[in-house]
Amino acid sequence: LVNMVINDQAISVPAGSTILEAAKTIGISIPTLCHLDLKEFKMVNKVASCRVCVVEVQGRPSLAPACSTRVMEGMVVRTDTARVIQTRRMVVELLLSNHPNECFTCPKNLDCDLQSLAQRLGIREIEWTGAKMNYESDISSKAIVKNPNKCIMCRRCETMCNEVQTCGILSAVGRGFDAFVGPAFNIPIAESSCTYCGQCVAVCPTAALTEVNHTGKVWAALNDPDKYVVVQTAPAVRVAVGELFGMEPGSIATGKMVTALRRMGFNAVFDTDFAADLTILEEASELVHRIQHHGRLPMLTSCCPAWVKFFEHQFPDLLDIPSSCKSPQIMFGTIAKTYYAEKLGIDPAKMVVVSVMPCVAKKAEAARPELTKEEHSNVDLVLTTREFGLMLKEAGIDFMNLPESDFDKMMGESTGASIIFGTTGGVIEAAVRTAYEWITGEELENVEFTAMRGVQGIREATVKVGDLELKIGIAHELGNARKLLEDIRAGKSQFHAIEIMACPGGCIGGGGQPYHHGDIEIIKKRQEAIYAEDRNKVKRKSHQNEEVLRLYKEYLGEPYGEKAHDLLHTYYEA
Ligand code: HC0
Ligand code: SF4
Repeated sequence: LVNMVINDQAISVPAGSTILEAAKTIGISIPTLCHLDLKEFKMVNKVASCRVCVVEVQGRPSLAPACSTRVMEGMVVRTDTARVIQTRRMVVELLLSNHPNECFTCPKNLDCDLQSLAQRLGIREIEWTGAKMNYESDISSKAIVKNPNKCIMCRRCETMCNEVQTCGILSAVGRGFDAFVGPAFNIPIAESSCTYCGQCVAVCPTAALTEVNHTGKVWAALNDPDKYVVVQTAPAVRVAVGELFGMEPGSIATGKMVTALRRMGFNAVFDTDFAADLTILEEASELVHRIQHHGRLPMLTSCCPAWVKFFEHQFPDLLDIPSSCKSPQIMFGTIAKTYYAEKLGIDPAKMVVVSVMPCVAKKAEAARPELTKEEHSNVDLVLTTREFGLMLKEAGIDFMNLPESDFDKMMGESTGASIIFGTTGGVIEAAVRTAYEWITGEELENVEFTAMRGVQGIREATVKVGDLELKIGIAHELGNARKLLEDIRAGKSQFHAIEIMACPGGCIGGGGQPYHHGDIEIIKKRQEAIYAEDRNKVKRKSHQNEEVLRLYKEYLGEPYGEKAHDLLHTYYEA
């Protein structure tokens, strides 16, 4: 421990702490802007570029950034002198002097770190006026919009993209006053190797990086009497959407969410979880097939669209290892516009399939050419959890006081196995629950594979399946995925199957979720909620889903059979 004094209070804190962390232990919150620190996920941005967190350290002539200055024995710090306050204010005023004055119409209005900092520092006028950056927004991609004029060079997005995701898309472009963060040479995002994981969006303090907005198109579809509008909700949405309405992180809001969607006017409210169970029937079949017929191993899960883009760009020599299964989102759209449309006698051309997803990349996935080449696109519009919350507020729907209700029948049933898709490790745990019974012909009693759970970046588990020691690998965040991929490329991988999710914690930490503002406890609480939902279910294995079984019986035939291949599987391209 190190003894020091902050604002006249003597404290002892662990050696190696920063002044920022030390101050926090005695209830002093030093404002920050560029700082980002989710230690357990190794998400750390410590460039100390914004200088908002400066403090006075006795004996040092210049102010020190609290986020990157380590405590020392006997250090005496003041966080509240006139000089400190004045400097912080000046730093923020300078940022604002080159920032568009458009808070009213900004997508981050009331959710912007710069805006709240200006409020917190009591800024009432900006001394400096003059020229501002004046770039066009980059609207080239189907998922992410970049507005360089709102970039404050905090570099958080760069840390996420280059260090956590190892995608290397983002860096400083231009110099001085005109500088912003973007793809090298300022090429359009769509022409870069961006995976659309959205982790840059998730940490951007302003609206320099945001998702492509689909809310207007969804309202238009809902108001079009000629359209039949169907909605599906991803597993991770129900454990996070409540946060947008003041619920505690980790609250489960499934029933209210369903009622809210019905009140918005959707003709049918369905569950992506139904399609996740369907995915498991296909993916577990594929895994068993590959194991029993000496197919390519390990098999990699293919439901995370950012992960799919990542291996297409970065590992084009390994395109035969991922499962050929479409993601649950896309399987849902396919089945809605075929089986469901036929059953109801609806012209699929008049059907609009909307998804509510924790994910930004799902917008780009829905627009992939090979997934839309059928006569009708499978999924037409994708809302993030945040966009969904905004639409409810727009519609004046009092989420907290809504009664609960159930999903519609035919594509609304789900098992516990599909719910855990929403967190890292869940997809492969669900696949093992089914593959175990198919391979051994025995009932699996304990369905909880705890070794596959947690928030560690890379995890391993071995499951005894009859005579087979089934070896499972799990990674979340693309930097961790890269390590497992490099092992495969080098012929060193021992796994039969590997699950990969691009975002920290899996979908629960997705780029479209309510901002977690760097608080890892929020992601952990969402994860606990996912496992609680699983435990609440009587049926916890995908092959017990009656509606999925009926779909095979009435329409698809055998899992992994010809029609299933035709409708539910895809291919990858470098
Ligand atoms: Fe996910 Fe999914 S689990 S990617 O993370 O597989 O977005 O929540 O909807 O499609 O089910 C996201 C979450 C999904 C899909 C499912 C998968
Ligand atoms: Fe990088 Fe992901 Fe952002 Fe693309 S979406 S720029 S890959 S962090």
